[in-house]
Amino acid sequence: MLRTAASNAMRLGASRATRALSTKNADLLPPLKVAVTGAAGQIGYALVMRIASGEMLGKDQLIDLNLIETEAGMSPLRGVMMELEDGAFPLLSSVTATSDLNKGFGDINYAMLVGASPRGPGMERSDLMAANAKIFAEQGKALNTSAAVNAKVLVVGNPANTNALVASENAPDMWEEQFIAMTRLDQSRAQALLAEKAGADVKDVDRVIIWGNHSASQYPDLSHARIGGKWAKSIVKDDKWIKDEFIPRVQKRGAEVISARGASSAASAASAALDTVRDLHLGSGDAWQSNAVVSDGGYGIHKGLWYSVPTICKGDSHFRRVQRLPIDDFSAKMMTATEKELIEERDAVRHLLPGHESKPVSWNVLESLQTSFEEGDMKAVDEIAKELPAQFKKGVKTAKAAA
Ligand code: NAX
Repeated sequence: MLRTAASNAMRLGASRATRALSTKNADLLPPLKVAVTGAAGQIGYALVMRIASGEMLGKDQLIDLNLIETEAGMSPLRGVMMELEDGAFPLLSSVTATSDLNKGFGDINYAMLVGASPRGPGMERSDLMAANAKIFAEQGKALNTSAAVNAKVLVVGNPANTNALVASENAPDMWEEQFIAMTRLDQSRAQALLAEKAGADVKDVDRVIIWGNHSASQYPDLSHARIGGKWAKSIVKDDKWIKDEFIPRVQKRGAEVISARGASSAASAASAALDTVRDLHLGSGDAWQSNAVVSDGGYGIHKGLWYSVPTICKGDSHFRRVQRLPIDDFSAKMMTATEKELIEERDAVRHLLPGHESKPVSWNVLESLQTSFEEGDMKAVDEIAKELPAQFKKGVKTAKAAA
């Protein structure tokens, strides 16, 4: 199905409109469709139970759950299905198990792409990247064909940032902003570590930022963090701890869990995935949430990479980037290092990036255009319009003439 510019308008308001309409007619909202890939894996197993319980989309939201696995994963998936049945979750309208991507992604509102190829014996990092890029290219194509027009896609499977780039590039009719790679677990880890150091409650810690890649090159940044509304650095007063302990520990927390548990993070990863989609769908006020999203060139980061930045989620299923934060020299160096790794990853999978010049203009760009217009900042309007296709330039000209 080819989606045209006209469908952009539908993308903006669809979920809100559905919600308003249905709340009027019934206590429970009509089902939203959620797809989870790798549903029989350890993260998937923890995740689907909590989605079914209503923790992700709200206690008034019915859910159709589509569980996607490989052929080999079908047998354990049957067990997961039985457990979902045995949970007798009142919000669960239907559960479908499939290895057919178009069926699994058919009309979905949210896709959580957890399944990925694990590192096999003797596999180099580049082999793993290539194997996964192939999986996410296929999934991007299927999402493009089958998902609902305003679907949002959370990529959890590693290398998450580059997998999101590959999936988006293979979904020519979807906005780049419909794809997010998960760095929420890194943010939660950083918040918990800071709370422990300060002897504070984790709920009082905010504005911790994860910049860049979900890998050991990520930059967990406390420059803007607060504890109980006060600048965290003025409470902790220990730059050495931040540089020598906090940053490396967050970067390598995954390995620390593996060495203690003998398996990689699963329950906390499922929790972070759930938090990410819950905030997109229901909102988290003005809180900053780190998400790896397509770079719009902000903070000097190469456009088109999936790079983690602070975002705000108002609950309309979109995110807004927190813009123009002051960046000190140390942070700039750390941000560039993780950007470099993402460029290398992108270059390693170039053959799977078709490059779609006709991708729809992103919702965030249209929102910036609208805001600048409303604020009467015509210089900004002209700057944004410069990069837009002809029909938008024409629209701006008409709107300016009528203003
Ligand atoms: P598991 O190996 O337990 O489960 C993966 C599941 O995915 C398996 O059941 C497998 O059959 C399935 N699968 C593989 N290829 C598939 C495909 N093409 N379509 C559908 N299903 C497929 O791994 P798990 O511990 O659940 O981790 C899943 C992914 O999350 C891994 O790539 C892991 O590295 C990544 N992580 C990402 C995190 C993040 O913060 N972004 C943190 C946790 C985790 O490490």
